[in-house]
Amino acid sequence: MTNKNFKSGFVAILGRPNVGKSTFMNHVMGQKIAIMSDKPQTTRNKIQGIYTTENEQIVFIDTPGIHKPHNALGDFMVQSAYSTLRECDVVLFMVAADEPRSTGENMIIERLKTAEVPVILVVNKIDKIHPDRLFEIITDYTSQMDFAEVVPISALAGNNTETLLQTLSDKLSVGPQYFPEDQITDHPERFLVSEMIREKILLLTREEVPHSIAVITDKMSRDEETGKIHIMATIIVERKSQKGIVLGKGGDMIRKIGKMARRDIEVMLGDKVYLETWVKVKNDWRDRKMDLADFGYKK
Ligand code: GDP
Ligand code: K
Ligand code: MG
Repeated sequence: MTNKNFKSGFVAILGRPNVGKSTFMNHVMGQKIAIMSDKPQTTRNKIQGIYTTENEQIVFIDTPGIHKPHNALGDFMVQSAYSTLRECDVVLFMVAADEPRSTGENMIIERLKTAEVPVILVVNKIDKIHPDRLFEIITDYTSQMDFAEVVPISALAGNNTETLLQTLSDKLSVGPQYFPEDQITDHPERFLVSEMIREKILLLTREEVPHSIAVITDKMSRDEETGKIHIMATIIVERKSQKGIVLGKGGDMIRKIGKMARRDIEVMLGDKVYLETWVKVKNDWRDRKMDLADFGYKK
């Protein structure tokens, strides 16, 4: 590296579930690294999106939405979100413009007041409100805490996200390039494959099913005969009835999930994929620490 002024830093994205944290990170990265959905608790692990240009490397840490946990998995998620406060140089506190400040936000604000790094308030989803309301929304938050900066954006439409990147850049100091320029995330491909399958289940199923599933990619290797990447994945559910829902009538649902996931995985890998899925029941796995660790939710 020849650039003496090269800047770098870790940026944590924190906020309530569903405010658009993963959408923002993916928008900046220009590809899907963290899965997204309209369901809370879509993101369960910290996921780094590594954004590298000639002059800087910003390592975004997308986090699970902070909420009141109801089980061991929820505990893991909230702790994992807050743990990024110790690992970052800047915090993006994201809120949604179309929803009023809630007790959830107030709880996070109390915690952020003790942060030792600059906290930037990001008001997302401005495409959903009338511009006249923006000032009022911002002052409602700034009356609660002193933010280093305030940036309104639409992560979905890409409005003002360049300004946010520039604001972030200005906050970073000269530092090393932590990761090679072609590395985009800290998670292995197998994790991303599992997540893309989970995203389709979130999209296609309802009620308790989305929260009750875990996906593990057991095998991923090139099939010499077909030339395709052969992937074997296990979908874990908590109840027999949920297995029925995921499989669907005559296997309709699992075929649909597989087809949609395969398309995403092929784009990510840039290769043809043969995807094989299995559905297994593991009662109440979200309450068992042992199972959580097995399914990739470990500290
Ligand atoms: P997260 O839980 O904070 O990571 O939120 P997601 O990124 O999963 O997004 C939650 C939902 O909000 C999804 O349905 C997104 O499409 C939607 N969303 C995210 N950003 C925006 C935005 O700027 N405008 C609008 N209208 N919707 C958004
Ligand atoms: K979500
Ligand atoms: Mg998310």
